[in-house]
Amino acid sequence: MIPTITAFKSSPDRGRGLARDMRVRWALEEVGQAYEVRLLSFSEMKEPAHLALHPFGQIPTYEEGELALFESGAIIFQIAERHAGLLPKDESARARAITWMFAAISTVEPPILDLANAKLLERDKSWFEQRLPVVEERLRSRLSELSNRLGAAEWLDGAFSAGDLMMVTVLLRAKPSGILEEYPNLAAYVGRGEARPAYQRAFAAQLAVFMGQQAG
Ligand code: GTB
Repeated sequence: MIPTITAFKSSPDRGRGLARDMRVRWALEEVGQAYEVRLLSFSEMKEPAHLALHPFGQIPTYEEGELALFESGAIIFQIAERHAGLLPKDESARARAITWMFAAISTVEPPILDLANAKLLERDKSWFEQRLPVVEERLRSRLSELSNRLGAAEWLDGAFSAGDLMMVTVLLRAKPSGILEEYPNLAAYVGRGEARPAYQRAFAAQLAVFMGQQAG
């Protein structure tokens, strides 16, 4: 059965692959699973039909037959469980890869989002200039820890896994700040993820949506 995912009809990132459908598309491409995409406007995301799928009225969602999921982490876990290629067969290695998935979304993503949100939503606040360095330092501290752990390794724990897929997509959101580049091994790690053929196909697919919107 071909799954259907949801994505922005008109992504605010202008096709830079920063919205969270990108990680789901990438996972599907890695395992060679074809998929369909239902594009939603911001108002459609808040309508009852979509709220029945996603309680917070967001993208992405994932539908496959009777199964409907939300939360990119849960969706990627489902894809990785159902198909070979994103989680190691060895039980302990598999558990560690899943640990990295959680680490990406619950430990590394929050300070990255804090900085992105501060710049997007708090610029006009009187305390913005004072808070910004604090938020930036918190992100540096987290990235520095991750950089130390990655060291000279290609991926976080042996072969490429869903843990790397999640971590790379999370780190990509830090790229516009310029802070990612302060950690050359992390920047190179992200570059290795972006160079994967499956990533390239996923990126092209989401960019085509944006370009289509522009032309239309
Ligand atoms: N925890 C959820 C998950 O991982 O699936 C978070 C889902 C989420 O934040 N979805 C966002 C959304 O639907 C899109 S990806 N927002 C609309 C809403 O909440 O009303 C977040 C995103 C948005 C924009 C950019 N950008 O412009 O660069 C990047 C990422």
